[in-house]
Amino acid sequence: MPGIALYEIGVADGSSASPFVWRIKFALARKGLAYRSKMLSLTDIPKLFGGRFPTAPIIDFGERQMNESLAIADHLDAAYPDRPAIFACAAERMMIGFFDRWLLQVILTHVLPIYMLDAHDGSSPKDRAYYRESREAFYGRALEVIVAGREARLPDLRRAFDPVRETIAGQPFIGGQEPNFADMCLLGLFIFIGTIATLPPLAGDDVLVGYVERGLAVFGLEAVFLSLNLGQKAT
Ligand SMILES: N[C@@H](CCC(=O)N[C@@H](CS)C(=O)NCC(=O)O)C(=O)O
Repeated sequence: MPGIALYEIGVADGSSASPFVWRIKFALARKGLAYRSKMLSLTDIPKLFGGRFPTAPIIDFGERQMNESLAIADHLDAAYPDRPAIFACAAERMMIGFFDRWLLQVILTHVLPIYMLDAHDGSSPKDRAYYRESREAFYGRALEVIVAGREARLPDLRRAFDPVRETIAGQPFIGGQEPNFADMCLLGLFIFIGTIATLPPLAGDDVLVGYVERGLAVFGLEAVFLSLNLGQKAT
């Protein structure tokens, strides 16, 4: 079938939860490109395209298949130059490289020891044994041990987002008046956390809750926002 197919990771409730997939869903929306969604479990990935791609998102343009979210975003701008740009200029694209590393090396380091067991429990039942085995082998500890005492680590996670809070104090999005790819990456991460979290990551009155609501509204995703467990209710 012609057109674009996007391979996404489905979780137990049937929704798409991979933060990396969401970046590309936002990017495709920015480009105004329609696509067919193919919901996968993590354990399906090696069965696709001869096992060429170790991670999702995977995108199939018919004549070409790719993975790696940043490479896909680059390709979308190169292949569809007449549609709205994902990256406003080369300098912005280069700074996104920094932002992606900050998310992976700083923010995810706070997120995973709090949410790995939730990610396991919220994943597709087909993925749970693989998720546990692969993550426990990597960290050398049981998921339950990794997340033990996680409430005490929540303040560090919340503080790690201070650069974003300070940035959006003067503008609606990191990208300015409209979300750019940095916002798409961060919104994707909040969708992931908010989908699987049994412990809300943010205080209910955190400006970041409003930021996520505003960002998802730009993409017509008000219902997704309402489904997320992001902000702690006041007690
Ligand atoms: N650098 C990749 C990272 C993608 C990634 O890690 N995806 C996860 C899903 S959230 C995955 O497919 N993991 C495969 C696995 O756990 O076996 C990108 O930006 O696309």
